[in-house]
Amino acid sequence: MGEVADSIVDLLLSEDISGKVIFVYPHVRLDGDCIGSAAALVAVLRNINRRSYVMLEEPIPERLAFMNIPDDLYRIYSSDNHNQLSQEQGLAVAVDCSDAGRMGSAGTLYEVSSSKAVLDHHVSSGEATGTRLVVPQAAATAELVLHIIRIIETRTHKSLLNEQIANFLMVGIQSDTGRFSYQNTTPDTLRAAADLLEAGANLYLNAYHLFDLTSVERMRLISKALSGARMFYDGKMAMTAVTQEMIRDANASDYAADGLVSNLRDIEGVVASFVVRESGDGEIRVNIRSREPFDSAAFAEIFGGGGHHRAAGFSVRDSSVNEVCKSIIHQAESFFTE
Ligand SMILES: [Mn+2]
Repeated sequence: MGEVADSIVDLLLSEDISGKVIFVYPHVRLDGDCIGSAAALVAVLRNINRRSYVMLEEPIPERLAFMNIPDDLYRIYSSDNHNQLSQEQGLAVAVDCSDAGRMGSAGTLYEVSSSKAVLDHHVSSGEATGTRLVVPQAAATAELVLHIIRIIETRTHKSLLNEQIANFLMVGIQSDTGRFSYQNTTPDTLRAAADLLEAGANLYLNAYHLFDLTSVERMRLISKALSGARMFYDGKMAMTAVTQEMIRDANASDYAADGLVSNLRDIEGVVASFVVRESGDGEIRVNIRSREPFDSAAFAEIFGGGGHHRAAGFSVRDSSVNEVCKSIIHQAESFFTE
């Protein structure tokens, strides 16, 4: 990461942008890593007297409210303010994603920035613009942000890792490693986590909110989706669908099926699992989880999506749940017969 990380710190500390604002962009469908990384970076930049905001397409969802991200740390993008925001913008930083297409409507503001930086760990990343620190070996973008913070500390001779910032980053690492249980967890991940724990992060409370806390509505939805799961290719593939009707019947939220795809992947013998979800806005979203040798990212790319080798996804419009399931089964055939 050496030189690129230094170049990114050069951009963040540059005098050229003094008076201007650094906007930090997580991806849509916020998760613990993208929002934790973005909030930590903004908080650090403010502590060294930089004007900075997390730029969001939508408010922070209830399921991440436990992070206690202060309201004044972020702004919600609105096209009404586009011109004003773009005049204020001195630097645009993409975190946990690498192109405007993953940022929802806020992507239009990212796109027009004359100066861009990327902090990401996804293998499939969009067109190469700006200064890019993309490290697929990093379990979470939060690890990269911690690395950036350490460089800023050295350059400014300030200690910047307070309890709040450490916890934002810890949420990122816990989220993306499945509380340190996925294959992406490395010795470096654990060393980063140890630093964060020492700085006051709350491992226990984060794990409870991220992984354990559930609701009756979610239980109902998951049990229905699990009972409808089907197996293909000698039990190597598992797939189920979550429709808007199922979500309504269970009185659950659109996010309630998160995690379901991992349950399917955990069935003995399963190499790849798929959850096909109908979202309220007419989009069909597909989550993929896999074991070796099935490459989830490569599969998702066939449908214009992306992600990691063991966890990826894509979305399609103008189709139906049934159609999408059929084309997944069809495309998967070559993955299981090679
Ligand atoms: Mn991530």
